[in-house]
Amino acid sequence: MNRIGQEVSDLLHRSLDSHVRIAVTGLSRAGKTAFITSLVNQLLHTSTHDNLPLLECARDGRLIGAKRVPQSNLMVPRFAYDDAMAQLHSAPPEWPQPTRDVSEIRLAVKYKPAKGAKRLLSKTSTLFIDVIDYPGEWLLDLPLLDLTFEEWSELQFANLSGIRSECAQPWLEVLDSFDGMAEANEKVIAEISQAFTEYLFACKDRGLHWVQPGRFVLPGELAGAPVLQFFPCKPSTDKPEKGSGYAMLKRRYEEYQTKVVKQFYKEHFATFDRQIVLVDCLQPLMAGDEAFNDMKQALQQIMKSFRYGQSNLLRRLFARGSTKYCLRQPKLTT
Ligand SMILES: Nc1nc2c(ncn2[C@@H]2O[C@H](COP(=O)(O)OP(=O)(O)OP(=O)(O)O)[C@@H](O)[C@H]2O)c(=O)[nH]1
Ligand SMILES: [Mg+2]
Repeated sequence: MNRIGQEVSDLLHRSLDSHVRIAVTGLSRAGKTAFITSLVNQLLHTSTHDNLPLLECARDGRLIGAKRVPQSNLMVPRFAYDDAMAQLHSAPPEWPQPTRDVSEIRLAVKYKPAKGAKRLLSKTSTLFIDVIDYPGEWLLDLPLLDLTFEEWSELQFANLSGIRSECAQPWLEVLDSFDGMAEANEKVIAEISQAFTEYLFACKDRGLHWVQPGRFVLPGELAGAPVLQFFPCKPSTDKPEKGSGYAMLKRRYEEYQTKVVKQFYKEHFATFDRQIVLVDCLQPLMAGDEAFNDMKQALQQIMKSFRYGQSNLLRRLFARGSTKYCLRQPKLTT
C-alpha cells in the first residue's frame, strides 16, 4: 500500500508538472559526480548566493530556496553528496571518488510561479527534482539486444585490431584451451570470463571507451554474479550440445540481454524526463587518434539510446507492456 501511495503521489506531482527526473550520464571520468555535486550545491545555496543567472526564475528573483528531501525510490543508492563535498573541501582538496553504480538525490525547490494555474492556486510552488548519476557505459549495451550470441561474438573478434588486439592477448591465450563443445565447467568459464573482463579493463586503461558488455567494467550491484560471466566464443560445430560450455555461454548472454540490459532501460531509462550527457574530449585527444576515434564510436552508440523514433530496438523494448512504461522523449543536453 505504501508503494502504491508513493506511486500515486509521484504521479500527482508529475501531472502538475512539479516533479522532474534529470539523469546525468557520460563515460567514466566524464565529470558526472563533480557536475551533480556542483549543481546540487548551487541550488541549495541559491537563497543566499546569486550564482545562477541563467536560470530564469533565479534571475527574476522568484527562486525562494531549495532543500534536500528523501528520495522516493528506496531501491536506488543515495547520491553521496556529503562525501563529495567533504572531499572537495579537504586540505588539500580532492576530486570525488569514482562512482560505479546508479545513484540519485532529490531536491525540493520552492519558487514563485510566474504564470498559469499554479499562480492562481497558490503564491508559491515546489518543484521536486531527482538528479540521477549513472554510468554511460551501460548505454553501450543497447546494440546487444539486436545481436545473437553468435553475431556478438563475431563482432568482438572482428574488432580485434590495434590496441585492442594487444590488450586481448592474455585472454586469447586462455580462450585457446577452451573446448566449447565439452561439458560445461563453471569454474573454467569463470576464469576465462575474468580474463575477458581484464581485457576490457586494459582497453579502458589504454584510453578506449567502446567496451561491451558495459556492465563487465561497471558491474554495480551485479559484481561477481554469473550473469556477468561469459565471453565471445566461436562454436566448432553447428549444433552445440545442450549441456556444453558453449550452450552455457549463450544462455548467460541471453540472460544478460533480458535481465540486465532490458531491465535497465525499463526500470531507469524510461523514467527520466531529461538527460544530460557529459563528454570529456581532452583525455581521448591526449591519448591519441585511436582513443579519440574509439570514443567517437562509443558516443555514437550512446546517442542511439536517445533516438527513440528511429530506433526499432527501443520501440520494440518499450512497446511490450507499454501501459507500465510510458515512453516520454527526454530532452537531451550534451
Ligand atoms: N578542471 C576540472 N576538472 C574536472 C571537473 N569535473 C571533473 N573533473 C576531472 O574529472 C575527473 C572525474 O570527475 P568525476 O566527477 O569523478 O567524473 P565521473 O564521470 O563521475 O567519473 P566516474 O564516477 O569514474 O564515472 C575528476 O577527478 C577531475 O580530475 C571540472 O569541473 N573541472
Ligand atoms: Mg562518478
